[in-house]
Amino acid sequence: MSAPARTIIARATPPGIGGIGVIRISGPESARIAQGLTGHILQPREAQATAFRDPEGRTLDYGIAIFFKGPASYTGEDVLELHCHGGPVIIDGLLAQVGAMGADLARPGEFTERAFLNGKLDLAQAEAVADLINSQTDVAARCALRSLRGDFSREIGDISQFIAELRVIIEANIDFSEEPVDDLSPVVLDGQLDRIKDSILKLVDRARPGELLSAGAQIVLFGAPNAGKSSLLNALAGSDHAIVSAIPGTTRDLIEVTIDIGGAAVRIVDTAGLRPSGNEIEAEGVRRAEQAIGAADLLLEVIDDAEPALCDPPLREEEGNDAVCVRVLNKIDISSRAGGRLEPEDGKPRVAISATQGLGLEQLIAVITEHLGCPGDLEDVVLARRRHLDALEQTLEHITSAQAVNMPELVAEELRLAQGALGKITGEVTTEDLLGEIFSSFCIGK
Ligand SMILES: Nc1nc2c(ncn2[C@@H]2O[C@H](COP(=O)(O)OP(=O)(O)OP(=O)(O)O)[C@@H](O)[C@H]2O)c(=O)[nH]1
Ligand SMILES: [Mg+2]
Repeated sequence: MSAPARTIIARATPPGIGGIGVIRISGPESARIAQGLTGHILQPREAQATAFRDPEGRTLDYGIAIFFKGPASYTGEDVLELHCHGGPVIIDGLLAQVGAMGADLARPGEFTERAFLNGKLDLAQAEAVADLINSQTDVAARCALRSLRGDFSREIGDISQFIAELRVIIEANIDFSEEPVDDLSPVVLDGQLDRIKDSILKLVDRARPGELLSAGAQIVLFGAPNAGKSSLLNALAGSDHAIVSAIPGTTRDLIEVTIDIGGAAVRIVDTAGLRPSGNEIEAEGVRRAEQAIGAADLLLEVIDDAEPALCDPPLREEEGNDAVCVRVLNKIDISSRAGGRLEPEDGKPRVAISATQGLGLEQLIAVITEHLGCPGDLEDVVLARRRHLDALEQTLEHITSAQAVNMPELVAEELRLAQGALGKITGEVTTEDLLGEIFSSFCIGK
């Protein structure tokens, strides 16, 4: 694929005030812009302390310029990095000046998109760049780094290579059917296809928790007023996020806190106590609570164990969402029940806790971890996106179809489709739409 000819520019550091601001320029005009702005011919990969000047010779800032000669650069093109003072006026002034010298503002993700188009990264690695930047937990960052290093792509490549080798044999046998090139009996072929399926299934197993790591999850606390939902939110977050009071109907808005559970960034949402209310504001709170319940990945129904009658079934509003609902029996310091897991009831897991006394919380976290599918062996997790899992599932379907048909031509076709599905992950097979969707989720300057 040929590189786009536009020279692009963007600030690489976040907006606002900082010690240093970094501006990146990529494209064929980079060297000319470097010389115009600094008055120096920059040696590749050497930091040059310099003034940045406009064409009239006025100094815009003093800083450091580094030039990377393509293809030995992030994008594969000529790249110029300007390290200037990190104030918005300085950065905006430099952006305007470089813009006047012929660079266009970059779209979100355009630098990484160029790196992909120039073969510096494959698509899974490019996505890992965004996942790394957006990661909210240590584990997610470590997984993204492994994908960026190419570990995931290599595993996909190995499976693809294996399929390709089988295709070569099968297609050669079709072409030279009188004199088979290699003896691939149906039993041997079936065994080989089983091996491929096994590798994909193992990868899917390691990628599922990875989807949780990259996308996070949402847990919604719901139940009767005064059951202790806000107290539980505060206990899980380890800080006083939500107002707690003995007055039923205290919480009205949704209150959200993100915490790290088993390496995943989990949003915990506290909601208004569910009860019919003539009060307009409370009724709106209940409506919002019901909406949040419908969107949860996991539900925690908080029940006052000291006064369970207040939490009658009509208040249980989780119907309509097939996410697992854990019953959390709270205030066991009053009901004198022991903390921890209880026998499930109506097929729902149950845990006894005291939010204010901190009893049973570890067991509750363990139940949450189990039901969200948080990673067990963190070193083994593959940071996957939904589209990666979809592609792996499609590959599996084609391999299964290849096992079901008995004409070599049909087997070859299914294997071709299987390889195509795998190729979508690393970007060997892409469409403009897919690229647009992936890179538009990046920040500008990356
Ligand atoms: N003894 C005891 N009291 C608790 C416990 N958890 C909550 N409470 C008390 O129960 C009352 C209600 O707690 P909240 O956390 O505000 O309950 P809520 O479910 O958020 O209530 P609404 O926002 O009104 O729906 C407060 O007085 C809390 O201190 C607990 O584990 N033990
Ligand atoms: Mg509350």
